Amino acid sequence: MKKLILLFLIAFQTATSIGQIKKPNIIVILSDDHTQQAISAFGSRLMQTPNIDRIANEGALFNNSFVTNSICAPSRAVFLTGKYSHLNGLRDNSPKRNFNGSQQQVQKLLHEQQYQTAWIGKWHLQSYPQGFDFWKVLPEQGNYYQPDFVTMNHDTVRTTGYVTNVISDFSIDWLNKRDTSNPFFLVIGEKATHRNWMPAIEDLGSFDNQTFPMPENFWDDYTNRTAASLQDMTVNKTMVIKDDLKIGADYNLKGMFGRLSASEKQAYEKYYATIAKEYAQIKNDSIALIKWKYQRYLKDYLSTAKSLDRNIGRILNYLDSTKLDKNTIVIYTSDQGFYMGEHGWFDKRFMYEESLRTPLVMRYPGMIKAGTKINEMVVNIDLAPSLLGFANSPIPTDIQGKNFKTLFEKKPLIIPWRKSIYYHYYEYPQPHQVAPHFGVRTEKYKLIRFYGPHNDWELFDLTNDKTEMHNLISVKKYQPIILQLKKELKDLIIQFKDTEALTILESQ
Ligand code: SGN
Ligand code: CA
Repeated sequence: MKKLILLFLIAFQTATSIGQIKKPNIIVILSDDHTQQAISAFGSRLMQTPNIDRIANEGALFNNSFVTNSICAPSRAVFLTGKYSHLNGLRDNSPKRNFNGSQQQVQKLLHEQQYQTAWIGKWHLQSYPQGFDFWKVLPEQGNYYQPDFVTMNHDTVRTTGYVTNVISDFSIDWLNKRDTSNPFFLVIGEKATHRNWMPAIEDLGSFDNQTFPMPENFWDDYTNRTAASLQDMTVNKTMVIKDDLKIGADYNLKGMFGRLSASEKQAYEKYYATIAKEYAQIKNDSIALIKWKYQRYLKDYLSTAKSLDRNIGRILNYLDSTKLDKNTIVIYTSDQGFYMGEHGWFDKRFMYEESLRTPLVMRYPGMIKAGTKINEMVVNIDLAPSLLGFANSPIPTDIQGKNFKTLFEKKPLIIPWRKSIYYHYYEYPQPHQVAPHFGVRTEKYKLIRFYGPHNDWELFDLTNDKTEMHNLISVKKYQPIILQLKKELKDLIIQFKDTEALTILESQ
């Protein structure tokens, strides 16, 4: 018997050493506009997210996880390709965009390794998904209630239910029906927590007993920051009373409120009638109104996030009950971060921390020790090569990201990890008037170059100015640092082959 066990162990070890171990299944839950400030694993002061925290506690939390271009469709294209927007071709969300699905993408590369691949939920890339064995996606932004889905034969089918629940139902259904002889790669594309933050009926009013602290830079006056002063994304001016805050919403419209069923409509009308009374009381007091809007924004956003976290729990429970938990990598991330009132804002786009960062947690029992913290700077271009790395699959050399699997391996890295990250945002002027910009972030500093409507630079000392309020670009003491950062920026631009940015940089 002992001999038999020994023989088995030797055989297992040999298989492992030549890379023939069972490939892990991979689930990526990719939400929309869900930010670190709203996740308890990232130290949120706003709400508890037990299921996202569970992934982090049983696996790893990335303390420094960023995006290359803080906006939806471009972020998804970066995730699929592992390449910057200027190379994958999708720079912004504009209606003319058309992601070229015939290019190399992570699902195609995993498919070559016998993975079954699927994308379910929000997609937002306009062209139909390519390279997935199965897909069922929301058209454009999708709807929270009774959402339409585009199916593989290009039909649009209306579904009954709340979008976050429906996406989990479809995902679990696909998992149940999959071919169990091969590993799978499933992306669950969540609509939550995108604007206009429509909570599930059961979550309406979840945060009504809480008053949220306002961020210390909520009343930012944008001194010395032209781009920040010209945006249109403030809680004060941009947020729409009717659609965002749901006061006097038109339930007869064919739009988002028109999709509520009769009983859902009743629940919404009842709940927001009480809120409308609050509004009536303070609407003529300008400061009280701004503070009230901020509270209402957070209450709706966080209530929407509650369903998101609960549905992540459903997926984790499914993996437990089917014994898939051990050999399935679960990643939770968002397409970018979001402002929870910092600088007075909602939305994203700017290279400031709240939207440059994105949540990233990952579980892979056996390989990743529970409670691991990764402090190195990772970027969403790293997801595709890392998934390939975890799947023990070849990583094409034209992929621009790095395989962060190496960060979990104890041995010293052969090639040192990156010391800086490169960012490039394009979409202007609609819908939020954020000037295009590119820049570099190191552990200590951030240098941003705005272009388009105005050309200017911003420098932030991230150690001494965590809320990025003081643009130091003209401060004498920082000039040597600025020179170094400009060199670093140019090196990154050349390394990532961003010829448009290089032209702008050299034309000043
Ligand atoms: C919509 C939103 C914007 C949001 C973009 C992009 N307006 O246009 O506030 O910035 O989507 O979001 S809304 O009134 O229609 O909600 S993204 O997540 O797709 O990039
Ligand atoms: Ca988004």
